[in-house]
Amino acid sequence: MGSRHGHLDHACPDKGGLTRMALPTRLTEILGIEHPIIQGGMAWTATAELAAAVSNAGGLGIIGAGHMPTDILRQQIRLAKELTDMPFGVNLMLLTPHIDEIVAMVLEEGVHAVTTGAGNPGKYMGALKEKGIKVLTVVPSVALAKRMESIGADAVIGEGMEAGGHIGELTTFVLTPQLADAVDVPVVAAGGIADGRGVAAAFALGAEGVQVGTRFMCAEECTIDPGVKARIVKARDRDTVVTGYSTGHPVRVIKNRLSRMIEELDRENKPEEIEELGSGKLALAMREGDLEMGSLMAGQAAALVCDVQPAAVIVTEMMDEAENVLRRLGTIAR
Ligand code: TUI
Repeated sequence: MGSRHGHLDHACPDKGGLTRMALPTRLTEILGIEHPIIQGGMAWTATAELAAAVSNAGGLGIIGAGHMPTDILRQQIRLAKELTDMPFGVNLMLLTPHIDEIVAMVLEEGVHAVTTGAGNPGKYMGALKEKGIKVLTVVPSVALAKRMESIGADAVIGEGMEAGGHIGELTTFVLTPQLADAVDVPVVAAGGIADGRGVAAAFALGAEGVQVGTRFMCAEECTIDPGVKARIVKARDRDTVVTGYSTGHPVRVIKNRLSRMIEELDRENKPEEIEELGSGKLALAMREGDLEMGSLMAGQAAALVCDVQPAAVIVTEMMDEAENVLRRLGTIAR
């Protein structure tokens, strides 16, 4: 054992020998994918290149719409269709003002699935389902999960507060089993999952799939600034912080000068100033590589990410490790 990354002073353990198999679940069946791994729909980060790479690796790649203009998102969908013949999806960020137009365009272009975040997608559910698009809604609570199931969600993604970006209040560890008890549709666990141990743990908690964001930020095919990837690889256990509680939209980021400025405004209860200061800062980080004044949205699992790797290696490593963990646990249980 020991670190396979000599340049890191914190532990990134050897993953051991690799084996090969799949963990089929209702989720993989519904989506028509090989591995129960959905890529997070990260704004300014989850582009067609990353989505196609994840889909080509047997997961479900997702283009993160964020606040993207409708035409650009349309081009992204068309690009992904050129880059992969496998199912992929779009994440609808429901706080964006032109969301009606975005949904209309997605219905026109057609994708296999949408994930939704940052709100209640009820208004769009009927139209999406009518087009045969699978709808997976991110839910931060049991109540919203039940509501989403009742209006036709194909699966719910329970996102714990370990996740990066805009988060709810509950942890993945307590949210996932409660969702598994509360709904009949498949549950996907999100937040804090960056390796096969996390996948195995999510399955133990009743999930039939995982959503992974931060580790895919460090995929070679992810087009964010390389400096951000290096910062994630370097991240340690306490390097993220949740800022913006006073705005009602708390956001987990890697600590930097901007996060300290926002924390100060949070203490002074100045939500309008936070919104103003935060404007454009996600793009500043992800596209321009400003590590101090950019918004470095990433999850606690940044500390578990050891390398920049091809998306296919990330998927294979996670699945092989999950398989090995589950087999080992099975052996102990006997
Ligand atoms: O949406 C995310 N993560 C995000 S969105 C984003 S862009 C942004 N930037 C600054 C401020 C706000 C957004 C960056 N990261 N994850 C999924 C997620 N959804 N987390 C929490 C929720 C959520 C919250 C409330 C989902 C539903 C919900 O429903 C409230 C209601 O309407 O019942």
